[in-house]
Formats: sequence, structure tokens, C-alpha cells
Amino acid sequence: MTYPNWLSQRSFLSGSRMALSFKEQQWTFEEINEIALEYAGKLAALGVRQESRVAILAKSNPEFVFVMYGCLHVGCEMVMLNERLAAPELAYQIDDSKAEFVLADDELQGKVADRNPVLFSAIRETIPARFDIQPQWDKERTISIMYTSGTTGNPKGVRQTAENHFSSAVSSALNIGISPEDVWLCSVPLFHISGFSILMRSLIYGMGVRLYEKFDAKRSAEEICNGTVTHMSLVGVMLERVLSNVEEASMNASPRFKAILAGGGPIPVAYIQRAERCGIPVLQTYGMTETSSQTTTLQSADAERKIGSSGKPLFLYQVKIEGTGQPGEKGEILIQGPQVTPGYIGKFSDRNVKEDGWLHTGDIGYMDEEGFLFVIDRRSDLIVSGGENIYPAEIEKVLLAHPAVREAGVCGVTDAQWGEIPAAFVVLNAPAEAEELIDYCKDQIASYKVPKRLSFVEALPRNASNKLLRRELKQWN
Ligand code: S0N
Ligand code: AMP
Ligand code: MG
Ligand code: MG
Ligand code: MG
Repeated sequence: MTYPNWLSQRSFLSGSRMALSFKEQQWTFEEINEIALEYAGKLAALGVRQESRVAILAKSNPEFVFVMYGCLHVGCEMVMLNERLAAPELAYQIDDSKAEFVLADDELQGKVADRNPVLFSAIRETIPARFDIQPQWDKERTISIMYTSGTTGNPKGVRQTAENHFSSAVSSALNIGISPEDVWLCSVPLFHISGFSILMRSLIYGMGVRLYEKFDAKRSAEEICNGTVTHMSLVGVMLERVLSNVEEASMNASPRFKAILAGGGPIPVAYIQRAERCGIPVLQTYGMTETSSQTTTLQSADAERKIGSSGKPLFLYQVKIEGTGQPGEKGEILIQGPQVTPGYIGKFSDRNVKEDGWLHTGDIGYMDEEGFLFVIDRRSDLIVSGGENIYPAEIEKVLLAHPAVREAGVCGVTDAQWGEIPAAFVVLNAPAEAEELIDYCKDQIASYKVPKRLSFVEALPRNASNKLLRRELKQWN
């Protein structure tokens, strides 16, 4: 089964509609398709082919979109690199994915200097070569690959196919609704599915995207209140900052503004109540990289009645709780549907993602008697800080490699700003200062992963088989 080429089809169907706006500039679908074709030619001239896998490191600006849309036309697979990661973390993903090319924003080249990057400026200057435009896209085609942290500390590259993205966009529209004048404010990173899914919706609906390179709470609040945008995706910490700006200016959402889609982690109920007072509808959603964004979403109509819930599955999806399925009973959340990834790449490519046909999420939740999902906890020790996921093992591994460190244990602690932050407990075997260990971490892991607190202890809590008890560590904070 195939789809028509989304870029060509969109340009053909509604070429004059606004596709992308950034600062004072904007592009229609026809213009963006022409640019995408030009970029495809440039990439082809540089040797990128349909069979290639390319890793891309960039900030959320129009050039990143042009490069990605160029890749879509060429038909290659895109590995989306998180620009906040440190050089060794990026090297792992580039090596694990065996990416043939690393395309990098000039500003970020230092992070991948030893991986022979093709800089965006070099792409820009390349004279396009002829390439075969694909009128049809295979449903099974992998469009994007995003790395998601794993319990062992080794991130897993998740495949996201054309079918995953298409069913996600269509299911979202069946729930939220679409109209030709919609404009989705995108200030979540394009390398996360929270941001990339907005681009996919744009192509599939013919919807405009208002792009920000960096999240700006004040300007987001203005756009929501002026009605220059109709939708926005964000995580809890961003919602809080937007609301503070709306409240400070005693503004209200424009009647043209339709909804904030809030996810990536738990959204405090107090934020949803504050949003309500500002006239901003917030749709809480539960989704993940493995499901190409939303799986369940709470509709506006139920927001008050089911506050704290992540809603019901979108039309094409099914969700159940492992176990007896009694309302209120807690268990692991299992997911089924066309948005679920076919699997991982690299060292995890043998891992079966759908045991018995269901994706086992590692998240714990329950369903109420009406089938509304409440996500309450995680089976694993995942820490979600400002929408960025961190596994304790990633940090422990780095600390342990320091010569003065004998043992290290990391856990998440509640934080008013970020939701959760990582805290480290270290047993030393030689004298060292906390600051020295923190600096050591900074070179190797993204700054949001660097422990915000580090304490020295005599011993770590372990069970009889010497397994670290992270839940007990939490009590130490
Ligand atoms: C919250 C954000 C915007 C904060 O970034 P900000 O304010 O721009 O920070 P910087 O100026 O870059 O840095 C200042 C200092 O702050 C540290 N820092 C930055 N971010 C974090 C963080 N998350 N945690 C802790 N510290 C952080 C910097 O390190 C720096 O410190 P120093 O000075 O010491 O270096 C930013 O973090 C952000 O964009 N977060 C959101 C990321 C995101 O989108 N996550 C979602 C991932 N999950 C999914 O995509 C699946 C769910 C999903 O699809 C979805 C999610 C939300 C909404 C909709 C959907 C959907 O289903 O469609
Ligand atoms: P990621 O791996 O970055 O795609 O993040 C997905 C994870 O974020 C999920 O497995 C959950 O642990 C968490 N998450 C996403 N949405 C919610 C939500 N609405 N409530 C609680 N946790 C969430
Ligand atoms: Mg994950
Ligand atoms: Mg980020
Ligand atoms: Mg050591």
C-alpha cells in the first residue's frame, strides 16, 4: 500500500495556503514544495540516496524544515538528533544508527566535529543534481528515527513510518477537528515527536505552522491572546510559563484560539484550572516516541469532569491495563494501533516491541468506569524533567567512570520548576568535591541530565542480591 507523495499532493491541492511562518517570513505549500525539491536535488548531489540513512542535528528553524522536506523527497531515513545532547551521546546515536551522513546546522557543528558533518551552509551552496521524485510513498517506509532513553542507559532508536505518522495525524484531527485557517504554534523541538508531529499534521491537513527556534513564553502568550495561532503543543513547564504571562498581562485567549495540547509528562491539575480561568482550553494527552505522539487525549468537553485524566484513546487506537481490566485497578498501560512503531534500529533491532500484539509502555495507570485513562506512575525509574526523559542509569554510568567514585545512585525528585530533577548519591573511594563531579558530568551528558543535587553517602540502599533500591533513595531527599 502507498500514499501519494505528501509534499507534491499538498502543493497540488492547496498550494497557496500558508505552510510555514517564522518571525516575519512565511511560505506557502507551493513555495515550500519547490524549496524541498531544490534541497532534495542538493542532497542528491552530495550523495544522499533513497537507501541512505542521514542523521540531522539542527535547531528548530526553517532551514531544518527545508532539509527534512528535502529528505522526504529523496526518500532517505532521518535520524533526529537532540541538540541538547553532549558530544558523546550524539556519537552513540550516530554510530548505533550507522548513519551514512550527518547533516548539521553550522552553529552546532562542534558537537559532531569528529563525525565528518555536512554543514547546512555546504548544502545551501551545492548545485542541485537530478533525482527521481517519488510519486508514491510506501506505507511501511521509515520516515524518522528518534532515540528514546532506555532503562539500561542505552537509548533505543525508534522507527516512525509513514503509516505511523499518517494515522497519528488523522486520529488527532478526528478528535480535535481541523479547519483551513488553523495555525499550530510549534516551539517544542522538531527533533522530538511533539514538534515533528506538527509538521506531519501540517502536510496532511494543509495547516500552517508558526515556528519558533526557541520557546518564548511571552510571545506565545501574545499569539494565543491575539488569535494569530489556533493550536499549540507544550509540556508542563512551558504551560506554567505561558499562563504566568497571560495572567500578568490580565489577558484572555482569543476566541480564535482552539486548544493547547499538553503532554510529555504529567500536567499538574492546578495548571489546567489556571488555564481555564484565562479561557485557554487545555487538552491533556498521553503519548510517546513509540506511538508517534498522542495515543489518548482528553477532550475539552470532559476537561472539567475528568480533570487529571489523559482522556480516551483516539479513534483508531486501543488502550488497556494489564491484568483483570477492572475499573480503578492499576497496572501497566498497553497500547495497540497503527501509530505504534514497528520496532527499533541498531543494537535494539531484535527487541520485539509488541509482545502479544500490544506495546508495553512501562507506564502505570488505571481506567475509570467510563474508560478514561489516568497515568499515575512509571514501572521503571524514568525521570521526566521539563519534558526531557532521563534514565538514572545514564547518569550513574558517567559518575561511576570517575576515578574517585566507587558507587553512584540517581533518582528523580519533585521540582516546582521542572516537574522532576535528577539527584545523585555518591560513595567515594578517593577525595573529591561535588563540583568536580558535576563538571565531569557536563562534558558527557546533556545539561538537563546533570544532577541538580549531589550528596556523598557512606553506602547505597541495596537488596539481598545487591540491586540498587532507587525507590529508597527517593526517601533520602
Ligand atoms: C521547557 C524547555 C522549553 C526549556 O528550555 P529553555 O527555557 O529554552 O531553556 P534554555 O534557555 O535552552 O536553557 C536554560 C537552562 O535550562 C536548562 N534546561 C533546559 N531544558 C531543561 C529541561 N527540560 N530540564 C531541565 N533543565 C533544562 C538548560 O540545560 C540550561 O541550563 P544550563 O544553563 O545549566 O545549561 C525545553 O526543555 C523544552 O523544549 N522542553 C520540551 C521538550 C519536549 O517537547 N518534550 C516532549 C517529548 N515527548 C514527546 O514528544 C512525546 C509526547 C508528545 O508527542 C507530545 C508532548 C507534548 C505536547 C504534545 C505531544 C503530542 O502528542 O503531540
Ligand atoms: P518519550 O519517551 O520522550 O516519548 O516520553 C514518553 C513518556 O512520557 C511516557 O512513556 C510517559 O512516561 C510520559 N508521559 C507522556 N505523557 C504523559 C501524561 N499525559 N501523563 C504522564 N506521563 C506522561
Ligand atoms: Mg520513551
Ligand atoms: Mg529539549
Ligand atoms: Mg569509578
